[in-house]
Amino acid sequence: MVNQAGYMNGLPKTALLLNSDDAPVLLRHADTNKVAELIVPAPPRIVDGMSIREVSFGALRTHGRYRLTQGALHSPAFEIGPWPYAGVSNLLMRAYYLQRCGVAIHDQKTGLKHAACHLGDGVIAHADAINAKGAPWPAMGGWHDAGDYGKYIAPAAVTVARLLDIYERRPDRYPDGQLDIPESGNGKPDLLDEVRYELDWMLRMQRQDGAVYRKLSGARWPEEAGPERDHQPRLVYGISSPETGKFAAVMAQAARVYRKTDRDLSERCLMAARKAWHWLEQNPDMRVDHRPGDDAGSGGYMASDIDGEAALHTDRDDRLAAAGELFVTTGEIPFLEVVQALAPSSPYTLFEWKDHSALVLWTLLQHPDKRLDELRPIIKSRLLERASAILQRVHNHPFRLANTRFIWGSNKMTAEEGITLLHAYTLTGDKVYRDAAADQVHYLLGRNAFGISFVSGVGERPVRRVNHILSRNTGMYIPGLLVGGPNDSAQDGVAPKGLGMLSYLDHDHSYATNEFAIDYNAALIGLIELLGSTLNGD
Ligand code: 9MR
Ligand code: ZN
Repeated sequence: MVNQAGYMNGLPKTALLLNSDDAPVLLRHADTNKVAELIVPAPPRIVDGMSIREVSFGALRTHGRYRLTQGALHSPAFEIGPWPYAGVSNLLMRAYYLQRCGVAIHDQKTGLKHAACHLGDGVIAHADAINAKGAPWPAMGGWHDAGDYGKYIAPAAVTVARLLDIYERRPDRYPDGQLDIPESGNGKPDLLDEVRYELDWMLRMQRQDGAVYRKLSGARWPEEAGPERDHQPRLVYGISSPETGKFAAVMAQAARVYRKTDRDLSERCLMAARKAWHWLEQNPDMRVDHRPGDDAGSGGYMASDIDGEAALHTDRDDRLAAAGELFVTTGEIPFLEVVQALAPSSPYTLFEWKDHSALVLWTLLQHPDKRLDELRPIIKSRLLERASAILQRVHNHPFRLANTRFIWGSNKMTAEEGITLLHAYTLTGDKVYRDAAADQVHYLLGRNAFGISFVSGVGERPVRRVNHILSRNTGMYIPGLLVGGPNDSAQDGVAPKGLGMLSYLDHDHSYATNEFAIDYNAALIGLIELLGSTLNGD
């Protein structure tokens, strides 16, 4: 089992042998010349009934393509080089363009083609304090969330937040022209163009009084057809304080990031963030307008039988994120006061749609404002506490896994835990954190129990049957999609349940283990790009 994209020159390089103790041979891919015989350590480590042995070829630094063989068996080819992941993160980033809703897609690169979809988005699902049921609510555009065609604020917010954070840390990584999207050539970074497509949609989801509608989808799950043939009415579901908080955070962040390149958008985002914040102030208690039946054609993205995390029962994390981003963007005292009230008692958690707070804590930690001097050491020690627990897990797990909660979306959790490890490396300079973060990339790109790369189109043995209605109905194999991964509860009735890390199936109807979602890709892009920045010293 190898990372099928490859390994970085300066970092440890290991493959895993599954249920075998024969020494493998490292070959050069081009001419099958033998490079080295690897040493197999005894005894193996055991997990889920498998014996796992780690073989190392860390000394090898010659740039090139290689593979491992063992008798008649051979591993997928992999690269060794200074940075073998540029192509991977480009594919992952480009996937957002292919998820665009409300426009025709004629993509030369992949061949993906469909007419403009969901041009009627949307109408108000239920009467509320301001809008009547059935009233038109124009909210075209944005990205389809996942394998289905819904559009949801919670995952949109974490995705945009993660991508804008990458831009803030690595502004040169996705310059104009890099992604080959329709806006390429407009003189602005492609990352900002792509993210703007989602921001414009998010802005349309804000109600007149500042509150934000949670999601937009059909009342039933879409038929098996391309998006342009999904003609059922698309409904705009109730407002909530958690979504309004996440929205305010992202808009404040966008106001800062787009200030130089797109003044008008930046100002609109700041106004929207303030308006959302104002509504939150007027509505101090958590509130989610949700009715039975609202999730009959779309995901809930809220507390449920499936999603029981504590953070879903409070909007504190969202209010903290909103106040924190608004403070960093404006420097205004009222936001600081909320940060000072909430942050000292906020744990450093996993950044995901369930809990938006970790990113803002990291941002506050990096922000030079003197008024945060007392807060910074608190955040730092919480972050390092979490990182050391993660590190422990990595070292105890035969696959060097940072996340061993095998639930829906476990792969993106693995990537996000890896990001926390990288933050710990940035704070301490201790390389064990960076190496453990790289281990998460290795796991996701093939060094796992299945020996498959969980990103479509990456490596010789990638996931093949992503749960993705668009792929199924255009007959396309779309590259650059990270799938959810092992999920012990495998709620789809297709993948096997109860097997922990082995509860996964590369099957296009396994929506609980093999679906792609926009927030999954963002987590892995974040991990790869932040890992890259630690090597480049930028
Ligand atoms: O990624 C989401 C995961 O964290 C939740 O546990 C799961 C069930 O609520 O939903 C996942 O998101 C799905 C959404 O509900 C509907 N569209 C597809 C998403 C990816 O599977
Ligand atoms: Zn659409």
